[in-house]
Amino acid sequence: MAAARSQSRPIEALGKPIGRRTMLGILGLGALGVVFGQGIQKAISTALKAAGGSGVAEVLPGAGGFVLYTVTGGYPAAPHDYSLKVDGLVDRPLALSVRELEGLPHTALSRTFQCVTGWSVEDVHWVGVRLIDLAQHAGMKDGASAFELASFDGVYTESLTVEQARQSGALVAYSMLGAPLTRDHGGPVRLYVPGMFGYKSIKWLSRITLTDHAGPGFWEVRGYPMNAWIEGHPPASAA
Ligand SMILES: Nc1nc2c(c(=O)[nH]1)N[C@H]1C(S)=C(S)[C@@H](COP(=O)(O)O)O[C@H]1N2
Ligand SMILES: [Mo]
Repeated sequence: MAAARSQSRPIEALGKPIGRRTMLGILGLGALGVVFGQGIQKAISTALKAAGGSGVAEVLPGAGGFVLYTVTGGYPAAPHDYSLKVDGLVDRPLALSVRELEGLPHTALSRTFQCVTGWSVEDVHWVGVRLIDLAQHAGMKDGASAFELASFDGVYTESLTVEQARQSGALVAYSMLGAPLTRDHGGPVRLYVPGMFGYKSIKWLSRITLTDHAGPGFWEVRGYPMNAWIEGHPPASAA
């Protein structure tokens, strides 16, 4: 399909100039058309409507070049008894408060954040616990080969294979841009997947389930490629 073909082309060539143009930055759809074709544009507006969003409030320009996304028409507040669940194929299911998560060995890194619609932000600093480390902390079983990820927005989902989590160094992040993760960016806890398009980086992360199969996430059901590597494959430098 067309998506798979364009996926192998680095999006930077398209993304830089387009991302700076305000209208496209807000709607993101023009650039998306270039990359994935008409079908996905339609899928997006249909999906946003079906999810109950107003259609434009979902994609607001944020600070520092980010475009803030939500498919539920708002930025959900974490329940006051928020905990991050890690369950499924593990020996020790976890329910971690943010403080407990912050107490685990952490990783910090800076990378370009890139949305498939064309905008990107360079040198974004993240701190969090590597997804793979968290899985091991929970006693990931032998048969576990994928992560199913859920958001407390109640709608958004994503998935990642265990191999992709290793290769990317995906972070369960609680700090972004030198400060605790803000609510609009998915606080208190979101995923950040280096080397993959932004849609993999699920916001308002509430549950990580180890499974034996990576199913399609919210956007993947609606046509985004399961292969979200920005260059179509893991960067050569990936672990
Ligand atoms: N829960 C949730 N996570 C999400 C999204 C969303 O709509 N809802 N959008 C994704 C997409 S497409 C992108 S590009 C990034 C955007 O991150 P930002 O809103 O912090 O800019 O979040 C990703 N994670
Ligand atoms: Mo995105």
